Amino acid sequence: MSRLRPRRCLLVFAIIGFISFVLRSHPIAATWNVSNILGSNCSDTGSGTTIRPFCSLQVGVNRARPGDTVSVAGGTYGPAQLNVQASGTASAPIVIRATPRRSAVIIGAPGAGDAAGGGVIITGSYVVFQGFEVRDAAGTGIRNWGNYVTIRDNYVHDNARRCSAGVKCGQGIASNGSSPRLGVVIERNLSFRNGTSSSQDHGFYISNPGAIVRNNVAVAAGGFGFQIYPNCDGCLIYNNVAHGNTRNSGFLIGGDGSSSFTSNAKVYNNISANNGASGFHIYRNGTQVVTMRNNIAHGNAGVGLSLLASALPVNLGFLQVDPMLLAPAALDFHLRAASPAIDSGDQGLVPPDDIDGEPRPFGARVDIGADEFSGARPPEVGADLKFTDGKTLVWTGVAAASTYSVYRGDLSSGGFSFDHQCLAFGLTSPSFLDAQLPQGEAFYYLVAGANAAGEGTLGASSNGQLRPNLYPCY
Ligand SMILES: [Ca+2]
Repeated sequence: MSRLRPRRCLLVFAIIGFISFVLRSHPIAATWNVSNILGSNCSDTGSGTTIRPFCSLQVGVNRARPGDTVSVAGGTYGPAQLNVQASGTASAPIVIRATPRRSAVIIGAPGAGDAAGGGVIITGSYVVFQGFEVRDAAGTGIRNWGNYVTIRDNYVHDNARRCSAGVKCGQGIASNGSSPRLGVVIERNLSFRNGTSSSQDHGFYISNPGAIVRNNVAVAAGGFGFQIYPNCDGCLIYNNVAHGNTRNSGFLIGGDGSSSFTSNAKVYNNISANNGASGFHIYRNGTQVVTMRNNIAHGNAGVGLSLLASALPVNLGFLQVDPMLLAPAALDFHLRAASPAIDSGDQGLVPPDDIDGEPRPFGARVDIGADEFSGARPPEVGADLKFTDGKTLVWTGVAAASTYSVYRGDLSSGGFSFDHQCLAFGLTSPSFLDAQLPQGEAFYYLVAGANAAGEGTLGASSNGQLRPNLYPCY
């Protein structure tokens, strides 16, 4: 028997070695939870589980390794710049996402200007950053210096606003680098009221060869809505909307005329309306011209398309008609049922979905702009919304709605502003019990109908403007 012992030991060592090898070669992806809302039981020295999440967003992000997800619940984080430094891999990216979307708010660095800090700075590669509200940073809201980074479905507003008028302060979303950064995707983001300088602070600033920029909306930027400039060879700029960037043009595409040109960019199916200069400004190019197809320019202070003589683009299917956006003043850039943008896009570039995440194309062809119109949504409901017993809401239903969504906003926090968020959705009857109503606070409620085409509006205020819906249920 004694002669067998060495063999058993070898076998045990061999098994341990094999298990160790497997664990190192195939790390198990982790989900790190972050929440600082009241009652979340959070701890920065805890486990990062759903029942013991991290309080600090930076602590959760610092734990991420390739393949991990950082899941961030509702709450307000900051004021501080969030640094995303870790990298994933091509097969195991790091995903940092707010759940539900737009529920987590990042308040950026205090101070004024990029030198004082931004909202989020990504220096790692193979990172997906998704679903956040980022606001009130000294400088740029979200900046990327990594490769293979996706910035998706964020609401980025009121960043880089504390500099003196005309001073370069920061952008809404920026992606660039001293050497070319590759594999960048910027999609389904809303950039609103970022920057102070009319020539240097933009809603989106993209300088990455081969970047994909689609389904984004730029509103009220300090400068251009979209600056695709310089060094954006082969960039694909499609199904975006630039609206109400009243201090400059909707889109600036090209290079600086000395060294860093943009060659062979494709600019398809975009809308540029009500901007302060041109709709589209093509400003020089490299060896291959910019190709524009099926874009709409309307209501801009300058011409629909302006260009330098050396940069004549291919420009086909250019429309100068009212795109009939649903309610731009309420930041609602869906298409009206009669919009000429419906089924008028070029099929050469079709995103897989639209700004709401709904599939494209719907109908005969892809639409122009950030929304794919898929039928009429329900009309306003809830005008007669009332309580029956202090916590049960009822309203009159409409035939066009198959379900209803209920929104709740807080009246307790100083002066009134629309801060409602989705409270419940998919309700099949016109009533709702708010069983978790916090005591000692005052709220307002709104109701929208929904059907296969999407969710209807929340109706108009007494001033006639549609109520905003920044945290939609869908
Ligand atoms: Ca369509």
